[in-house]
Amino acid sequence: MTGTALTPVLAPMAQAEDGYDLWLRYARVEPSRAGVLAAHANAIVASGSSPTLAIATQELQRGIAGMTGTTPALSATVQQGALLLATPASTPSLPVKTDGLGEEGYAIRTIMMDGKAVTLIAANSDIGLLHGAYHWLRLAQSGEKLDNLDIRSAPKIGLRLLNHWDNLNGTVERGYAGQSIWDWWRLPDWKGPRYSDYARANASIGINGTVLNNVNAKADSLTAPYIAKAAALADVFRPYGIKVYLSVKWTAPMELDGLKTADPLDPAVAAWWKAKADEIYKAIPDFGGFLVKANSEGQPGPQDYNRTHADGANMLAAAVKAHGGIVMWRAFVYAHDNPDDRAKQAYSDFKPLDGKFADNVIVQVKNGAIDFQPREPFHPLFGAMPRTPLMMEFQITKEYLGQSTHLTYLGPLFEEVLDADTYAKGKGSTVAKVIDGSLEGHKLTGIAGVANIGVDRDWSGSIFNQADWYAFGRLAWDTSLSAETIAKEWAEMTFSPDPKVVQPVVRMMMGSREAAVDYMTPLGLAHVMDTGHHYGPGPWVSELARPEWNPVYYHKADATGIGFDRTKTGSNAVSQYAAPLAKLFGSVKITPERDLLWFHHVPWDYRLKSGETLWNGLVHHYEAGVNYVADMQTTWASLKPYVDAERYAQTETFLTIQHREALWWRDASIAYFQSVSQRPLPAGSAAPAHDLNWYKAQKFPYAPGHN
Ligand code: BDP
Repeated sequence: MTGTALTPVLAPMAQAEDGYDLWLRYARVEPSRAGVLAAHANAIVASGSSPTLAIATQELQRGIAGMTGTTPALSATVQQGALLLATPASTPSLPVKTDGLGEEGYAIRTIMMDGKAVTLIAANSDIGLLHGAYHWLRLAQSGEKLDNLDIRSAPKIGLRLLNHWDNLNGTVERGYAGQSIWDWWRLPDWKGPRYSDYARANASIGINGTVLNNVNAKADSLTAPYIAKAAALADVFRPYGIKVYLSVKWTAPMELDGLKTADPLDPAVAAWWKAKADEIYKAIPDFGGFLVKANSEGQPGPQDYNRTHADGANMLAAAVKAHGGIVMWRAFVYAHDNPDDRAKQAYSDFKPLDGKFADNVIVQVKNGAIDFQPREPFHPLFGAMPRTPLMMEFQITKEYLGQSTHLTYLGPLFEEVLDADTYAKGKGSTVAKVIDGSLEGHKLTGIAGVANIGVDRDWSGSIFNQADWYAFGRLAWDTSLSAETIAKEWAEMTFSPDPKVVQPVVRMMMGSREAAVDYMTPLGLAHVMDTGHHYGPGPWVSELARPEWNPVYYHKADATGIGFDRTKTGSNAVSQYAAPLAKLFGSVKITPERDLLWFHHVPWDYRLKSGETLWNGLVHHYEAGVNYVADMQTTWASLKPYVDAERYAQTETFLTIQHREALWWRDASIAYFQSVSQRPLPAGSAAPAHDLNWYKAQKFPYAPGHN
């Protein structure tokens, strides 16, 4: 053997990883970087003592030990290169101002103390210190500089919650990462390590609350045994700054205690909820409050008694008020007996209630008017209810975006919605300003993400899905961050800070959601997924009982063209937006092309900006989506030397699935729409692999996440 036959390779990633550690891997760094880390954290000095502070110092020790191989000592005296954690309460002479940091924010500064250079993490509370510790560890893991630090960070949005759609039987509605992580059966006695690991991951990105159970709630979660189980979880989460909340079923008083009615104006009903709230707060003194799905998709609610959503919300709000609790009342409502365009119904129901909600109620609005589609224009309620705090509901789990196996990074979707301008108070009235309260001066503010977490070892069903959980938390903390910055941070911590890895990974991620839009629902199409499981394509579905359950309701393709006319000549949903947007969306010529078919029924031969016909353009969008996935496969293959075997293989396989399914989406959609448009395929475009009937015959009765 001659030595020259061996090509030197970069130090390969030593161990296979299963993703359990998320972005908190603290992988060993090169010796020179280890030296830098050690020089800036050779000891940890924490004044005060609390479970939270202990978690912060242990996390710093664990992180530094992982990265450098040496555990920094906890020390009582300040030495050169120490990392200090202090609040004004523990250290009256704190050299850094903490005003404006609130109860959760922090400052990180390199300062001289007694002639020694140290890094000070300062906050008003130990929870703030914990957040600061995670920030410092993020810098350390992502290869950032650690000297001359001068950072101040505090969230603008008060409630930053996960919503678990977890059922008491262990299944997760729209969950694609295995069963629920809540082991309801063995709680409250057995509290496995998953719970604190979950809290730790959430605290590291600033999430401060979790709704434990599905919005399609069972009354049972309000019984004494289940309150005790929720209390056990609350005890685990508390030192991490995370509160628990529960979804409630409107008819719980009838189901659990035989009340004759659930009318919110009935004194016996109000008394029942008051007593129930008292019982919960006895077990969980810092219980956050209730989340309610009422009069939506068959769930009971106050409208069953001819009362309004406000009547219902205010009655519950009164029950938790004395305890400092809140009610999150969902605006995701549409009813089968309402013939109006589904996209209009939430606005029609809620807008007239503006100003009628109690001050501890916040209305939770999905990002778009229909349902977590790959792309929707922002929900018209944002900006339309100035006297009511509105919170955002995003879906982190990818019900409509490829579920667990497609790589479709949601950061750009979240960013697009948060940055959207509502024009509610003129230009610059972004959705972010509506939900952070700054537009109308609201103090109660919130943002929720429907969790993508389950018992899978990697928590989220794939390594890349972890980025969606991460991005949600980071944007909830700071809506001004860019999806790209977040992807970069995440990739640095999840894989390696090496730009050879980070740049291609970020590039893949950043275009991936647009690719899914292209291969599933280009040019403003929506809700053409097959019924029930919402997995693959089903644009032909037309026979379901309720019109708005059928994809044909959404795309309205016929011999003349395709798209939903939401202008004056159609449903006039555009009138629910502020005047400049109503004008923009109301005119086919100026509507952004990405939303074209959302707002307009457009002839097949309509000319797109590219000059091609709508039909040809549609076909080309499907193909662009497929091609993007093929490019991701190539990029990923080039990363093989730099990624550990296990995580490499998972992504490689999932990209293969995604490519196959992107093609399936393309072919099925083209086969169906061509049967309607009767147009030839553009030159160079291949015919679908099968005929339309083949696509229609595909059935998935056991697809996950769907009962
Ligand atoms: C839809 C889901 C359904 C949820 C509903 C909701 O398909 O499973 O129950 O939203 O948000 O996206 O209430």
